[in-house]
Amino acid sequence: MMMKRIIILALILSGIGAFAQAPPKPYGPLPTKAQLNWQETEMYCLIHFGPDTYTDKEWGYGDEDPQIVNPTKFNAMQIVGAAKAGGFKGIIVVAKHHDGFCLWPTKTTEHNISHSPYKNGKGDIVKEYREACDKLGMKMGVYCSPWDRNSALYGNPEYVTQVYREQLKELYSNYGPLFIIWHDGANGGDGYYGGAKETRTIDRSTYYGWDTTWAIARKLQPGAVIFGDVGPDVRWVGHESGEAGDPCWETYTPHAPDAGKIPANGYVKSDEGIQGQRDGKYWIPAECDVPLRPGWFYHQQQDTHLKSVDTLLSIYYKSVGRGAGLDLGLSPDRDGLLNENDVDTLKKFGQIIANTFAINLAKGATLKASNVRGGNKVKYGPQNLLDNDRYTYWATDNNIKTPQLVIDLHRPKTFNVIRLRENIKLGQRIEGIAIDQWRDGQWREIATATSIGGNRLIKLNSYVTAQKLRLRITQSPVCIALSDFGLYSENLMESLIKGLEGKVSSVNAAQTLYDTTAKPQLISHQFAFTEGASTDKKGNVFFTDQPNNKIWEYDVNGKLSLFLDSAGRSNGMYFDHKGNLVTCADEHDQVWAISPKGKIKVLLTDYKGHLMNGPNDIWIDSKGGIYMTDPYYQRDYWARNQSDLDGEKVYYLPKNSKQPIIVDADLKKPNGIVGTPDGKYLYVSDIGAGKTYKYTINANGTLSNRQLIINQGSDGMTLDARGDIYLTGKGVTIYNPVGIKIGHIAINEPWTGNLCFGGRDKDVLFITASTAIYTLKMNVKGVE
Ligand code: FUL
Repeated sequence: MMMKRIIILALILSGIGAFAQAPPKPYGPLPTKAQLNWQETEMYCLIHFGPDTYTDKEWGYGDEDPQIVNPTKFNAMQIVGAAKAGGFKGIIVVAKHHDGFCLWPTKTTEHNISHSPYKNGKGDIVKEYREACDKLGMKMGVYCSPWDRNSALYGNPEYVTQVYREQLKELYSNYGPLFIIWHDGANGGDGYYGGAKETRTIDRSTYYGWDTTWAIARKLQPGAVIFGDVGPDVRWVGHESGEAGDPCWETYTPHAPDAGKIPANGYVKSDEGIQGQRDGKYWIPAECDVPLRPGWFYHQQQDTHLKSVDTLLSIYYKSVGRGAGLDLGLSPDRDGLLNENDVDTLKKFGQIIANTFAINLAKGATLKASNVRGGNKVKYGPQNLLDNDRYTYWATDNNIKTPQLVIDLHRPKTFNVIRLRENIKLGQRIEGIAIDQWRDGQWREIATATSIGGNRLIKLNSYVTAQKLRLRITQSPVCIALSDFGLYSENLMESLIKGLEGKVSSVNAAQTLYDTTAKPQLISHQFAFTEGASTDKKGNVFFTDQPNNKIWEYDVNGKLSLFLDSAGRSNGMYFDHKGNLVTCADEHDQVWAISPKGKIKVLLTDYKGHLMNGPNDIWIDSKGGIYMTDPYYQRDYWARNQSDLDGEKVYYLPKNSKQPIIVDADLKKPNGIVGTPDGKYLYVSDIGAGKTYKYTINANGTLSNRQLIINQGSDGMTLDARGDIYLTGKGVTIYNPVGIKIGHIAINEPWTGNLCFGGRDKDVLFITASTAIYTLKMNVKGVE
């Protein structure tokens, strides 16, 4: 009997230990449901469009005529779609900026979209964004500037009660659920103010009656967080460079610049937003707002001054990677569209982020924790770190504050990003961690971090390969509640190319393509200007010396010989499948086929009776059809001095046809051209615009789906067997198949005209460069 009781008691006790252990007590301030939703959103875009877009300003004065606002091609799907492709999960619409112009038909002021020509005064841009967000599964928020330089009432209490708050009510009532309500701190100063044209200052602490104003949001949009310098839900990080501090605490107590005053938006010690405070009274995590371009609004002269993909990645790791939010500014142009450069940058950034985090290399690892709360492995065990759920977690007993975890990956894995997350429903607990790698018989530290919170990404300076790791919690005031541990490889090449064009398995792209310490070899510089390189089936390379009107051969044995004199001033060349050298005979603006014996056949003489500008570069598809670019470069050996055509275009000459068809008429100066060996895609460089496009080739030879892929033009182009794209002009620049720059071969000549892969194994890059020709041995073959 006694024995039985003991057994039952033991069972009960172990039951309590193993299954009934209470969760850790929450520590410090805690996030609300809306704040948890915001934390999971991580990245969103702030979209500025309005009168400033047309006046080329950043801050409109408030006297702008609504008639100037006419985005005839406005397409919310294009804008929100580009944000989504960038990996952003929501947008914030700047519904009204400081100039007071409302993008929705508000009842509160005449100064709104209904008085613009847009959709004959029937437009509602906020609504169009809402619909696009709904279609694309994106969240939406609004920013309605408190400062209004148009309103005659600004500065009086009536502005707040009759205008501003009414505007907020309209926005909160008519545009569906919002995830964030955004406020800035720019408040008061000079402006139009209904014609008064004066400076109006307000008491930033009290004028907007923030408690009453926020209460409207709480009532009408309970799911939204409120953002501002002082929160109350999400704080401004204090500057616009896109970086949070390190550490960056989720907790924060806003302070007014002057002692004894109440802080408010535009009236706060903004430097404190960078790190927050470990002992901050409120849960108010940071948001980093930063525009993609130098300004928040569109300015044409900034079309080529976007942040690079690299800069965006660095911003990402310093904002989202420090537990903050990233709010990236986008600026549609006067047509109401994002410029293709912006779309392209967003897409590339999004691809890299998505690919980096697609695979957690720690998945499948064996985890051994020094302590598990109450021994309850199911509820509090470390395997919860790998389930990609932000709220399941590894917890320790109350008195265990610096536990350790050994992670056995079973085989060596290579990574350069480590991710940690706490279950923030229990507050921000951890203050310090370290990670070690087991190497040469001992633990060696590879990384440390301070604040963790909702998300912490540690980007290592170099890739680490390890089989066994150890996570040490080095500082925590209470027991821990860690929800995630991830190892990722920011393997740009591999992850991007996989699923796109096929097999590639390299990390350091340029190094695997060629010996980056080797210099291109000068073969000869006896020419006037070299161009048009193309390789025959055996690997012999043919190129032209255009001013001297000759075609030369550089054979597989390295012998240089004259192939043809009086060569029609040939420029771009390409071998057809029968072994004829098809050339752009610039002297007569024709296209010729030259047989191996030097017999010339004229393939093209004109476009609808007009002289071509001067076909410059060509590529031949498997059906024998010829794609060519036709830029106009005035030659001194021509009698004419102007173009006989109405533009510089790309043409396709079907086999056996005498008349080419126009396949792209919308380029400034098309030049380099090359297609993929499977005949699916064509690349064309617009050297006049400094851009390279990728097209889908249709069955009838026409092109569709033009996509800006590289922000650089080229004189001549080639492809390697991996699908990498080689551009000339200044040296040779190499881009991977999705248009990310992976290498540059410097060549000490003023210009590089064209290039191809030659040699017996088609692995020697042959480059025509001004008066010279060069070769470089590659580890990859060409495809021509
Ligand atoms: C600031 C404004 O003054 C800028 O014009 C911009 O809207 C930025 C996002 O917020 O406070």
